[in-house]
Amino acid sequence: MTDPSDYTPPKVWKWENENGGPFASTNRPIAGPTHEKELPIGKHPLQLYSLGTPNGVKVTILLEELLALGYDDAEYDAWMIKISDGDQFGSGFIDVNPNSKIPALMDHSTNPPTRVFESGAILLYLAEKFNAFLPRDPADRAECLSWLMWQMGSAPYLGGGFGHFYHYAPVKNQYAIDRFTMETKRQLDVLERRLTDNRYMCGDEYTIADIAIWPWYGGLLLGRQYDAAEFIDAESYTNAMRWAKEIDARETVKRGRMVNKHRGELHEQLHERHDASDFDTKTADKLAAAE
Ligand SMILES: N[C@@H](CCC(=O)N[C@@H](CS)C(=O)NCC(=O)O)C(=O)O
Repeated sequence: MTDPSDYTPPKVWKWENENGGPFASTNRPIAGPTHEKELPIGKHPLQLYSLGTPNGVKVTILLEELLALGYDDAEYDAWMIKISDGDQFGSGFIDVNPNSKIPALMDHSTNPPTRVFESGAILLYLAEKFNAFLPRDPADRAECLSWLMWQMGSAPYLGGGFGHFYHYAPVKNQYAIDRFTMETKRQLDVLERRLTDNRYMCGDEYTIADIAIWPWYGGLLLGRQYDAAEFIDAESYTNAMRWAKEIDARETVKRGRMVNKHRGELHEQLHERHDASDFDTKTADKLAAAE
């Protein structure tokens, strides 16, 4: 790869070289399927095709929250889409999400089945379907949706910007790291100020706004994202840290984080989830022991 200081962009960019980063083998400048592959369909109406990343766990946390509240129709099958293997470019996955990114949901309780992609849209769809985790009062609802959309617009600067250049990029480029660290810290300060007088993002009520924001920004503050807690001075965001720890302690969040997880401790990885009992019997450590 060319040294950043020696690079002059050509008149027309061409897809010639892999960029050397960890996602180089799956990154492409075109959309559409690379191969034919049907998606599996399990026994529940809700079929989730995902991976245990911050965008993926938003949905599994919400589903586990709904189940814990007694919404039995939120039972779901969660299938793992290995994005490092290019599963997101299979024809069946693209039928559910033409954008080739996890998470993607099919709701077979409707006729025809309803597809939903983009994690924010999935959270809103499920919150409306079950009438939960979304305030009913119009002003409170507007506040909640504002924070939900804030997350969808902001996190790409954290993930695709800061996380990419600070953690993943094969060269450490100060210009890029400074630019995205500045923006990430500004976003953390937005959260810090909001959470100084509010227990949750929308006041006293825990909502889909918290469920969307926590996996990215809570994960960063708790040191789980990009190994960057010290670099961004996570401890200085005391109110956001209090919120991050409070949500982290929820049993539903612990379960949601395990689903479709393929890294870390084996007992925290539930590669596929088809039943609530899978958390007790089908984690990766138990499957390995049974072999
Ligand atoms: N805005 C999308 C972003 C989804 C997204 O970026 N998913 C990543 C994993 S966290 C992915 O599937 N990447 C695969 C790829 O880029 O090929 C959402 O919130 O659902």
